[in-house]
Amino acid sequence: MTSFNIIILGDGGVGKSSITLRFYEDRFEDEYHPTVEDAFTMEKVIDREVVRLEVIDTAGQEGFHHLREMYMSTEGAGYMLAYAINLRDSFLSLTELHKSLSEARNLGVGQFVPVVLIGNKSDRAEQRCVSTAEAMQLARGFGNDCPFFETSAKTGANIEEAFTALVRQMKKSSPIHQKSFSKSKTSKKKAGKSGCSLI
Ligand SMILES: Nc1nc2c(ncn2[C@@H]2O[C@H](COP(=O)(O)OP(=O)(O)O)[C@@H](O)[C@H]2O)c(=O)[nH]1
Ligand SMILES: [Mg+2]
Repeated sequence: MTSFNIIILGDGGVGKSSITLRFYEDRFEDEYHPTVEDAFTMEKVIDREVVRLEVIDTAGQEGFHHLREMYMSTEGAGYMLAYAINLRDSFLSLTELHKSLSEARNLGVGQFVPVVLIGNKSDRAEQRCVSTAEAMQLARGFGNDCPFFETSAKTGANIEEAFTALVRQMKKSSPIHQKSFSKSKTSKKKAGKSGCSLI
């Protein structure tokens, strides 16, 4: 069975753990706040093929550069870069993050780092401070037809679609996705950022 390592990156509070929980167990908790990194292994049918997905829900926003470097150089991994549509700073962070991702590895001809851009909390439309158009533009800038979805871990909107799109990108980016990722646990606290900030 083919295995895919998926790493979810993004600022604290954007919904990385909630997206993972929605995808893994199809549920949502308002008070779900795990502050530790965790890995979830699951089997899913994607494009009529049973695949094994190992999803790393990252955590810890300060002083975790060594961890981030480890994630970013994990060979063959695919990345969900997540922001929340009502947290402008979380959107702005992703430009730099994507740049570091591309720099973190040596890519062969025709290879690229598989990425999907996720604007989470789409159910909070009344608090939106990142437009769909500018997010689409960011995804275009990432290259390789980077897919973009506005998701809601709360309602489940576009969660399956986003993971499916990432697996397709991973298949396109390189033929080899059999590597397994060794689980490592940390207990770093995340920074609490909230509210919109204007630029
Ligand atoms: N309304 C809404 N709240 C969400 C959504 N996703 C996460 N949350 C909430 O936002 C907070 C932070 O989510 P969490 O998954 O812990 O974010 P993480 O720090 O990126 O892992 C929690 O209170 C979640 O219940 C969403 O799609 N919609
Ligand atoms: Mg979390």
